[in-house]
Amino acid sequence: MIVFVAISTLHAENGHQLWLRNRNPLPVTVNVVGAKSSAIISTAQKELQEGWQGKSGATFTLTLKSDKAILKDGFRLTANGVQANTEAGLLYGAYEILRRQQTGESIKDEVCNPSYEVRILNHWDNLDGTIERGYAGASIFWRKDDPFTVTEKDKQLWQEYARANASIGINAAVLDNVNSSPLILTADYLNRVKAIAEVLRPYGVKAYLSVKFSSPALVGKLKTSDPLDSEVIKWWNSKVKEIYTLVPDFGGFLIKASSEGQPGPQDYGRTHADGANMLADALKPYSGLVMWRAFVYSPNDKDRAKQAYNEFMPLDGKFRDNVIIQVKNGPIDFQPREPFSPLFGAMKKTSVMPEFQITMEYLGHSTHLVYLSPMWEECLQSDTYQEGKGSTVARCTDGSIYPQKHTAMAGVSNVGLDTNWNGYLFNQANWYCFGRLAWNNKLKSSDIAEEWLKLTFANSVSDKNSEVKNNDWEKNFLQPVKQMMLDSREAAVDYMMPLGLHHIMSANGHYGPGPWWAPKGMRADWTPPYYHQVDSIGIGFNRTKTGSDAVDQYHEPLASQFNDPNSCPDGFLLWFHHLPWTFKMKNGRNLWDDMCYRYDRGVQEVRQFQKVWDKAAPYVDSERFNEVQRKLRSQSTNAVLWKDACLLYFQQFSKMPIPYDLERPVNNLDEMIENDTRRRR
Ligand code: GCV
Repeated sequence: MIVFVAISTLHAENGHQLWLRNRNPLPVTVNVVGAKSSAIISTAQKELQEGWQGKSGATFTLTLKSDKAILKDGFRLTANGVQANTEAGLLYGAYEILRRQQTGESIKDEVCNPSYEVRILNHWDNLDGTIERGYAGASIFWRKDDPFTVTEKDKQLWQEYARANASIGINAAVLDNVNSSPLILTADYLNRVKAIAEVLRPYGVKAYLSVKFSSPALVGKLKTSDPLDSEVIKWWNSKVKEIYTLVPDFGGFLIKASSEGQPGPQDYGRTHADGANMLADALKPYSGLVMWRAFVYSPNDKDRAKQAYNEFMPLDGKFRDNVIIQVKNGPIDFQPREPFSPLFGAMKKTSVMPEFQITMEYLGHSTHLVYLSPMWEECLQSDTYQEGKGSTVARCTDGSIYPQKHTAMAGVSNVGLDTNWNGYLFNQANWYCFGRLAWNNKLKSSDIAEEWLKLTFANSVSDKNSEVKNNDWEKNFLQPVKQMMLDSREAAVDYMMPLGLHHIMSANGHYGPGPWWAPKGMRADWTPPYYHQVDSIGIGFNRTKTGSDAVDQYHEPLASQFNDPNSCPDGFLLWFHHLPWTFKMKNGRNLWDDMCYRYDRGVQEVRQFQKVWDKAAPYVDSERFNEVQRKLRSQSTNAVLWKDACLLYFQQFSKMPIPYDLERPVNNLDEMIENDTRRRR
């Protein structure tokens, strides 16, 4: 039962407090007995004293004592205290008890251990303050004007950011874009990194940096950046030493190499392993890590989806034990639905970590309501079969199956300078659920959504209604809004890219539809027709044995299951198959009709979300209510655009009618194409 106070919140809420609104109407005192004095333990004490909602006058003990049942930064929780092996463990225990007090979850004696050792946000923040694929304002870390002055305002924001992360178990952040600037390794920027790291430290959050592979040549003025060159090795060793002098708990490097124009070891005839190991050796004396991305593809291959596997599998077992290969959830690029990357589970002698995208590059930026936990849960719970049934992506990456020295999970951050941090209230749920899943990769999306809703909205009655009762809130707000969140990802898949369609978005910022886009001279693998392969016969990418044979990268029984259109899950059908318009679907419809119904279903679902939200009005303060209402209207408009664009464009090939019981398109194809092209000019 949650504590619900029926007071009218006459002031509006701007969302800056995130899930830490922590409204405590009456001060409740607690006597926190600390283990020893340290910055992290002081943070835990302060949080408990300010947020305690348990018995008044209770004594709560923080005990630092090793216990074999407690792993990494885990903790043992009881009603009267937390025990942990590490200081960070005590902090996570403190946040856990506060969360349970606020959500009404029971507090019993139990051990909570994190699934992954490193739970890390990747900021695609550029040093001029812009953010690649950022939809929530400029960077909180970097700015163009007066870039090296650290103000009190900066520090306050970094502290709030660190606190939000720690409260959900995130313990690391890469501060700059993977398309990185060599300047990050120069003295002024490193001093700013030092300042940021100092603010993050009391919250147990470690700083990492993305570095450019060619930095020795670009910054160090060496003749080469060849990873086997002795001067280059010396340069990195000394740079790493300099960083650790400034930031003693520095986490390590994240590298995008030989990918999308970024330099890498292959420029010098070396392998990914040569490059990663050279950096790993430099970091090893300080226990630093290398997160080496497997996001690689070249225009010369016939199937982009196969390339990361082809390039990395021969290197399995060749990486140092402080290298982790960072693999995007799917083989292409954070599309609304992709099968899991076949590298998961297949690399058995190398540490592998999943990378998810929290910022909504392909899912409606900060306009669409799409709760991402179901998408990540789907990936984590996918069975790779690599070590028999039950070899899920989660178990293949968290150390349960392979003896990885280090484990980690990364999320591309959606944080910016916007007052509400994420550009949309509901995108806060995606930051929240990333942290929760990185802490416990077995959590259910539904439970996470419920927690987030309670923390974000409880005690937030609208100024129109001050008499809302607790059980009404559960029934009229919590349950329907939770269901809306849970349905939202599938709705987006339906109105954007159903049945395994992928990469058919507008090239214009990746918002909205663009199945037609293929300018002359453009790399084919950057254009939608490369992916949907539409023609008068049918649609879809043939990745079966008769096509690119990408199916073969999956372990049986998946390879056979994906290879046969009759056993391939509908969600991946056109990912793996080019099928005729008349192909008979499992539900009896032909492919064209089924596609039409799915696009339409997506649109109808968003309409339904609008109704759910309108009914939620009495339970939400007006500022947040209005924001969501406005965004849902835009999402509805955009969903219709997606449906009309894709159906009218593909209809030119299918030459079949849109089933007559479905709403007719309201947009004209030529105008949509013209608008899309004009915006890009
Ligand atoms: C940071 C996609 C995005 C790029 C991004 C890249 C990556 O291509 O569109 O903006 O670059 O992925 O993950 O490196």
